Order: sequence, then structure tokens, then C-alpha cells
Amino acid sequence: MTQPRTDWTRAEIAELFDLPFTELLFRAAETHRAHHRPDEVQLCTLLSIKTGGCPEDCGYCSQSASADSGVAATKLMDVRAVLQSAAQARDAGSQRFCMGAAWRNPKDRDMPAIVEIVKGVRAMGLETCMTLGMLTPRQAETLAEAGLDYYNHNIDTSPERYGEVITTRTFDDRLATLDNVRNAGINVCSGGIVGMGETREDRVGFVHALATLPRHPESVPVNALVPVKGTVLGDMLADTPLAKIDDIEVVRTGAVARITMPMSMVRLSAGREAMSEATQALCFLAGANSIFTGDRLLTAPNAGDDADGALFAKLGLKAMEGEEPMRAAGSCQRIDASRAA
Ligand code: SAM
Ligand code: DTB
Ligand code: SF4
Repeated sequence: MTQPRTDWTRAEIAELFDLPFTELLFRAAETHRAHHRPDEVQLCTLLSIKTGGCPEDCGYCSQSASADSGVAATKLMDVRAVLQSAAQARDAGSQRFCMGAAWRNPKDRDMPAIVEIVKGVRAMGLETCMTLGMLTPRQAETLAEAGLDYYNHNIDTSPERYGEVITTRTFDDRLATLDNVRNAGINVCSGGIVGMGETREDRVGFVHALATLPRHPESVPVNALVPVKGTVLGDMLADTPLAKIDDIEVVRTGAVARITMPMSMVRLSAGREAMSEATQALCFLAGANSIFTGDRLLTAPNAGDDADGALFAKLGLKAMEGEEPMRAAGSCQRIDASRAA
């Protein structure tokens, strides 16, 4: 199979954003159909395995120790409790179990418990994803050896805007971890957040950075900011409601991600709770084909299974069961081989 383009220019991506909305949607839907089943949406479930007290200062995040969000800090969850949650997610029809920790990076002493969790969740027949902050090459290899299927590490916004949102690490730190994950043979999940008061040019730069990685991420989460009181960006949006992103611009971003990264799964992630059914339907038409299910993300509320069941019934969508295109095409041979063993 031919590999998708990774030589997109910013000008080309800006032109896609500028297309008349109907034309952009048509092109995105066409690309979507060429590589994915348009009636299937992947269901993923999130669990916060270590919440709050994070030393990073990400301006959007309720879990940063610098935020005054009221989120209490916890220790790493007990392995058995994580496996119980995973069993519930599997029984509710989830394909992937994504576990997040409010860490700048895992400490080596945390790794044995993390490895046990990965092995246990995988043994239940779920795909595993972790997001634990920055990883060393050795830590990425340890996770790969444990059988981790995906690692989520978002670039979040354009390289230019990054330093205005987070000061405790750099965009290049993010790319270095993505490299370590890729080199270890783990599938990459990387995307970001729209609606942080960024410009269209930032959204162009954000998609450009992902679409020009040496290999596209297998999963691209597009989050719409969940504004949390007590965070820098949540408070900024409360003070300047006009800075709130328009739903059509969220759909445009998803559509451009779909066209530029045709084989990737595009996940309509945080922010669905505040979106109308019609906006979500447009996102699916524009090529979003993955969501988080359940009534909680990490700390923020999510749409919930009843609302999603009703939406899927209305739209004639069903839960994805088969393998994703990039994995089926063997983008991650070593992990696929270990799954088959
Ligand atoms: N600490 C790890 C890290 O930052 O990589 C993992 C957890 S962190 C919460 C994972 C991602 O959640 C962030 O990169 C960001 O994209 C997203 N996120 C966090 N807070 C959000 C919010 N209020 N609204 C939308 N997305 C958010
Ligand atoms: C991603 O891109 N979105 C998820 C997942 N990766 C880890 C997290 C969304 C967090 C939303 C805010 C919260 O729940 O605190
Ligand atoms: Fe910490 Fe991740 Fe939240 Fe940033 S996004 S404050 S690194 S938990």
C-alpha cells in the first residue's frame, strides 16, 4: 500500500482550511471512505490512573498543581482496581482502554506497576493505550516489551503557540518522546486541542506538525477545550466568551486532519459534551471515526453511554470491531506479531 504524504506545506494546509465548507466536507468524506468504513466509529474508554498534583503548568489542565481547579491529587491506582474498570469498559463494548497519569514523566520505580497494568488489560482482549508524560528511550522499550499497543502524547497546538500554553517543557521535548515511542515500535497517538484562543494559523501549524511527522500518528485526537474554572485557559475563556471557538471551525480542523492524514484514526475527543448532535454528526461526516465513551474523560464529564447510544441509533453508526487501517497495513510489525503470538 502506498504511504500517505508527509511533505504537506503550510500553504497547502491553509488552502484546505480556506475551502468553502461544503467542498471541504465533501473532500474529507471522500478521503474517509477510501480508507475507512464510514458507518463505523471506534469506541475507546479513558481512565485516570493517577490524578492531579502534576508539576507541569499546561494552561488548559485541571490536573496541574498550578491550577486552582479543586482536583485532588491521588496516588497511582491499585492494579486490581484498574483491571476492574477495564473489565467494565470491555463489557460496555469498548475496543481500547486508555489510561492517563498526571505526571511530567513516569519514575523508574513506577514502571513495574505500569507494566503489570498493561499486561493485565491486554490479557482481557482490550487494546491498551497509556499517556504518562515524557518517556526515555528505555521506558518506551519497557512499555513495548509489556505489549503496550498505543502511547498518547499530544503536541497540543502549533510550535509557535506552544510556549504560551505551557512553560515547563518545549515542543521539541514533545517530539523527542514521540520519537522514542515510534522507535520502540509502539503505535503513536498524537493530536491536540482546539479552542484555546489560538488563531487559524495556529491550527494550520498544529495539523502541519502532525501531518509532516516521518510517519503519521496511527491515532489523532482532536480535543475541543473543556474550559475548567481555575485553569489559565478556562478562566481566560470565561472572561472573553468571544474567544470561544466556533463549532464549524472545529469541524474544519477535523476535516483537514482527515484529508492530510488519510489512514489515521481521527478521534473526536474532549469537548463532545458541549457539542450539539448536529456538530458531532458533521465531525463524523468529515472523517472523525473514534470517540471516548462513558460519562467521564480523565477529570471532566463526557457525553455518556445513553446519549451516545441514542446518537449512534439516530445516525445509523455502529461500534468498530475490526482492525484499523494503519495497523492492518503493518505500520507496527513487531507489536502486531506479538499480538498474534
Ligand atoms: N500528563 C500527560 C501528558 O500531558 O501528556 C497525560 C495526560 S494529559 C491530561 C493528556 C491530554 O489531555 C493533554 O495533552 C491534552 O491534549 C488533553 N487535555 C487536558 N486537559 C484538557 C482540557 N481541559 N480540554 C481538552 N483537552 C484536555
Ligand atoms: C486526549 O487527547 N484526550 C484525552 C486523552 N488524550 C488522554 C484526555 C482529555 C482530557 C479532558 C480533560 C479532563 O478530563 O480532565
Ligand atoms: Fe500534567 Fe498532562 Fe495535565 Fe500537563 S496535561 S498538567 S502534563 S496532566
